[in-house]
Amino acid sequence: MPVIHARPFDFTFERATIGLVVIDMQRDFIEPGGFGASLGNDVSLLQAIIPTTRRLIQGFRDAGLPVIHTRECHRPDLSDLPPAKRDRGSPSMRIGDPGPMGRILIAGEPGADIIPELAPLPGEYVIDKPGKGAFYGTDFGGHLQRLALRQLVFAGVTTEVCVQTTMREANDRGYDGLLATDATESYFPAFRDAAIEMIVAQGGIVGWAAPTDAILEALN
Ligand code: C5J
Repeated sequence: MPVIHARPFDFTFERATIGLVVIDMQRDFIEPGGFGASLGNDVSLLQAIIPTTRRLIQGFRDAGLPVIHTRECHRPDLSDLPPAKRDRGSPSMRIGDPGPMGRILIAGEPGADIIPELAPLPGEYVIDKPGKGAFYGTDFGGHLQRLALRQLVFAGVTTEVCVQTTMREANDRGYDGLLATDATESYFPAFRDAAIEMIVAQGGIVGWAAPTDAILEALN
């Protein structure tokens, strides 16, 4: 069986059951004027991983393996937005408010789109999720089952919020998850590093971690 040299130990997979999950590489998190910026974050930190994430996605496509994309966004009528999420903190704009890229984090608005550099290809699944994790309120689990996937490679933003939440949810459901360490980022680099350490600690209590080169080498 193919192996990715990873932490805390080698990640073994089958080509028939591995897929890539790219979390929330959306304009609202990565470009100025979106949700991330409205919370006071420096979005240029997230822009830095675009080339590596693109290379990782291309590697899965070239190998004929599935790529699944997620987007954190809400219905235009906000019926899937708990008041606790909308009202939290004191951002300059709240979810649903009009901004330079349309209404913040609303499905169908330009800001909710995946950035053009990483646009999904026709036929690739795109999961719209109202929560931080990809399983809550979505058919993500159904897609994984229909594709018969068992091992998931994760990339995207932000490491300690939506990426880690989804990895933990997947781990509880019996999937083996591996995080691409240079294709994930946080507005707080120390949180990225801490999340990676939390994932691999205690014998891989949440999963594995490896750089993109190590992942692509094993796919070839
Ligand atoms: C956040 C995400 N950070 N995609 N969302 O609110 O991580």
